[in-house]
Amino acid sequence: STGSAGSTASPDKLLAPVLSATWDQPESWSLRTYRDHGGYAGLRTALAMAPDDVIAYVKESGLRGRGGAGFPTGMKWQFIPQGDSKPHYLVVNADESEPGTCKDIPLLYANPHALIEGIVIACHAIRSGHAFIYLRGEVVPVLRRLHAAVAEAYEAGYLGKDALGPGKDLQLTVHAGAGAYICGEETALLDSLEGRRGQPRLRPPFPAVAGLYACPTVVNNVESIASVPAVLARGKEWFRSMGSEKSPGFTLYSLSGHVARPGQYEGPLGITLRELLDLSGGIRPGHRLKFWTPGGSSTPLLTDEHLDVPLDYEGMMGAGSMLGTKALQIFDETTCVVRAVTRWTEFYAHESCGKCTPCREGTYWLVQLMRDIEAGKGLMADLDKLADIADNINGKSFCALGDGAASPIFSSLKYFRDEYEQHITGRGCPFDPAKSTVWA
Ligand code: L3W
Ligand code: SF4
Repeated sequence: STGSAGSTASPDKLLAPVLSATWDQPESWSLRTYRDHGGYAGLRTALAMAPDDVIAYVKESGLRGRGGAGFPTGMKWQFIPQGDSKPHYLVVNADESEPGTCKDIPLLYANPHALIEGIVIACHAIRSGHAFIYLRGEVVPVLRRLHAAVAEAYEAGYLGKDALGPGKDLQLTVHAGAGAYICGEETALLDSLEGRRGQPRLRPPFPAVAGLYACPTVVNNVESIASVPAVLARGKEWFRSMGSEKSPGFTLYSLSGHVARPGQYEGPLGITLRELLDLSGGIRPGHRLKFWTPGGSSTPLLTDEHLDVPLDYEGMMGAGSMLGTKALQIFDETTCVVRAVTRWTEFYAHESCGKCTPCREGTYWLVQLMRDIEAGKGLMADLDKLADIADNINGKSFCALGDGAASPIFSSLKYFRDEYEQHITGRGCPFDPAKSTVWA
C-alpha cells in the first residue's frame, strides 16, 4: 500500500516531502506538472557548473546511497577515472525486490522526471553519454509510464542530441529485468543488462573501474539519483539542515504490515519508528508492536526496545541492524516470528543464484530446519544447527544475498529464542494464523 506521503495532518517538523511533494497533483508524472513545481531547475544549475564541481558539490551535500548500503554518492562518482578513452556509463538500479521494499516503484510511477533530471545531472558530472535504467520487469504500468516520461524528456531536449551542451549527446535506455532478486545486486545487474544470466561478479574491480561492457560505470539506486536535483536546486546547506552530520537529508520511509495507515512517509533521516508510528496512526487498534525490520528482511529485525533509535545509518548500526532500504515492516503480537522468518528464508533459498556453496546449500538447509520447527517437528539441537549454518553463510558467501539470508535467523534467535523453544516443546505453532492479517 502506498501513497500517503506528505499527509497534511502530520506535524511539519517530521515530514519533509520533496520527492513525494507532488504525488497528489493531477498527472504528477507529466513533464508539465514536474516543471510547474520547479522541476529541471537543478539541471540548469548543474549544467552551468564544471562536471568536477558538480561531483564535489554532491559530495559536500553528504548524500548517501539509498539502495541499502549508504555509500556516499559523490565519492562513488569521483571513482570514475577521468581522461581515459573508454565510455562512461550510468546505470540506475530500479530492480526493487527486497522484501518489504516499495519506495522506488511508487516514486517512478508518480514522479519519473525526478529520476530523469537526476540522471542528466549525474551524466554531466561523470561525463557519460549513455545511461540505463534497469527496472524490475514485473511492474508493467511503471515501465509504460517511464517510457512515456523518457519520450517527453527527449522531446523537450533534456535527453538526446546536445543534451549536455554542444556536441555532447545523452542517450537513456530503459531495460526491464525478468524477475530475479539477484539482479538487484549491482554486478549481477550489469551481467543481466549485457544479456547474460544475472550472477554477481567478483569485486574488485568495482563497477566504477570496470562495470558495464568493462567500462567505468556508476551504479546508483533510483532514490539516490532522484534526490540529486533537489540538492542542486535548493543547495547543500538546505540538504544538510535535515538529518545528522553523517546521515544528512530527507528520505522515503515505507511502512507496511500492522500499522493503521501504511504507505510512504518522507522525512529527515534520523527520525524514529515511534515518530513514524505517530504519523501513520500507530499499530492497528488493540495491538502492540512485537518486531520490525528497518530496511527489508535483509536487515536484522528489531523489537519495541528500539522504538527511539534514530533511523539513520549510524543509529541502526548501533542497534545491531542496518538502515537498508528503509522498508519498515511492522509486526504485532499476533505474528509468529518463526513463521515470518521461515517465509523470508524460503524467499532467499528460492532467489539464491547458486553460484557459491555456502548460500546455495546453506539456504536450502535453513529452510528445511525452519519448516520442521514451525511444524512442531523440530529438536532443541536444531537451534544451534540453525545458528551454525547461518554462521557458515554470513560473510562466507560471494555476495550480500547470503548475509541477508543469515540476518533474520540470527536476530530472531537473539530476541525470540523462547518462541522457537515453544514450537519445539509444544510440538507446534502457538499462534493462530487467522488472527494475523500479515499471513492471512
Ligand atoms: C569503488 C570501492 N566503489 C564500495 C561501491 C559499490 C556499491 C556501493 C556499496 O549492497 C546492501 C546489501 C543488501 N571502490 C568501493 C566501491 N563501492 N567500495 O559502493 O557497496 P556495498 O558492497 O557496501 O553494498 P552493495 O553491494 O551495494 C547493498 C542491502 O543493501 N539491502 C538490500 C537492498 C535491496 C534493494 C532492492 O531490492 N532494491 O535495494 C538491504 O538492506 O543486503 O548489504 O555500489 O560498488 N572501494
Ligand atoms: Fe549467488 Fe547466493 Fe552466492 Fe550471492 S551469495 S553469489 S546469490 S549463491
